Amino acid sequence: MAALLKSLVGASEKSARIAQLCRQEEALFQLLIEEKTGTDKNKKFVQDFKTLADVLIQEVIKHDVGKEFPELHGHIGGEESNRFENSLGETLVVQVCATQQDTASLLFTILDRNQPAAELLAAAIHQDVVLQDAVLDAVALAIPPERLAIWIDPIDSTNQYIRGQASVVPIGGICPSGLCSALVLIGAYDRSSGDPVLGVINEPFFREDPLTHRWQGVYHWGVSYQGTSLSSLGRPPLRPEPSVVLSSSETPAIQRALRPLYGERLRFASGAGYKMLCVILGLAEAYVLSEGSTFKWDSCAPHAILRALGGGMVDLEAALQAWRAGQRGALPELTYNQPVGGAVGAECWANRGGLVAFMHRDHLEVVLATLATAAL
Ligand code: 2IP
Ligand code: CA
Ligand code: CA
Repeated sequence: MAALLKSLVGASEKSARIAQLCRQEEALFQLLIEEKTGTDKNKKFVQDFKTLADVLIQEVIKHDVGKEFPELHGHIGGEESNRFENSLGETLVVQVCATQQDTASLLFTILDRNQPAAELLAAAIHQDVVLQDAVLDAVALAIPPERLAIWIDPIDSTNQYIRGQASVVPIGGICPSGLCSALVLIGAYDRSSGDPVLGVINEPFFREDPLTHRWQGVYHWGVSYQGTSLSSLGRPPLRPEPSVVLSSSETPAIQRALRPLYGERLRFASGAGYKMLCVILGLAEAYVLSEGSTFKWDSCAPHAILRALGGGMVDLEAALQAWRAGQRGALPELTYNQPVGGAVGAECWANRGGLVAFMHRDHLEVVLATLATAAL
């Protein structure tokens, strides 16, 4: 199981390098943009884009992790489908081939015969990532992989990834927008209970080297399974002046309801994964989302890390209902193994009831008590 954790961290590192490469080659990046259509469309955006980088990264993770852990075959899911339509209108299936040469040939067709781009990407896909991480090396765990399944968001905050703003001034430590909110999210959950077990968040655009202008990334991980809690991070304290992070499209009613609790410390940021990361890092005490605009692949990895640190993520609608009914024990956390009944496409895996990500249970209770009596 420590082997699986290492494999997921390694896959996230390779993914981060591919994401960086695609941004560093502006000409290449322009080639990679394709509009989303049909039932996979995220209903939130009029125009939602996926990139070949997204599709490729998901396939690379599936390939690398699936090769090492055949038990996971058929149990690795993600946001993207591996079908990609090139500018000639041909539908191609994106996959990692047996050799770098074969992958380069496939990418050559997909990328409208752009050989340098195909070769660069194929080299990144087939590179060996060597992790030098003494903390990770020392982790001992025994969780059978055949009990787990995986959710991947190859790039969360695609809009910001495409826009590519490098330097955004943070407010209270939180960047309202920009490349820093583009994250690779890989989460594992228990197939039978649906509980999140293991999460890796990789920030490919953590820091830009001022001399070389190359991006440096950073990763975080957490494990929470049957009483074992481990993380690359420490549990942040509950600050006397807490803050909350919201989507810029959060409803006015929720903003109004939360303002008395947080005053001017109502922060706004792009990227569902990034807002969850803000709670993990202690930059916000909560992330409240009242809409069903996130999916299992957005929340699984951050949720596992939150749990590893003693926090969690509840279904907002269900938690409010439980709270109003006087329930004060365990509140309904998000789970990952059940599709939404009657839904089609990506909607099957939406977190329909919204969510609250929190680190401290006391603070979650304050949020629920506030929202339970507000006019929403
Ligand atoms: C998106 C992305 C958006 C988020 C949306 C997610 O995932 O994280 O930023 O909206 O909920 O589904 P917001 O920024 O308003 O929180 P993706 O970029 O992978 O489509
Ligand atoms: Ca996402
Ligand atoms: Ca995505």
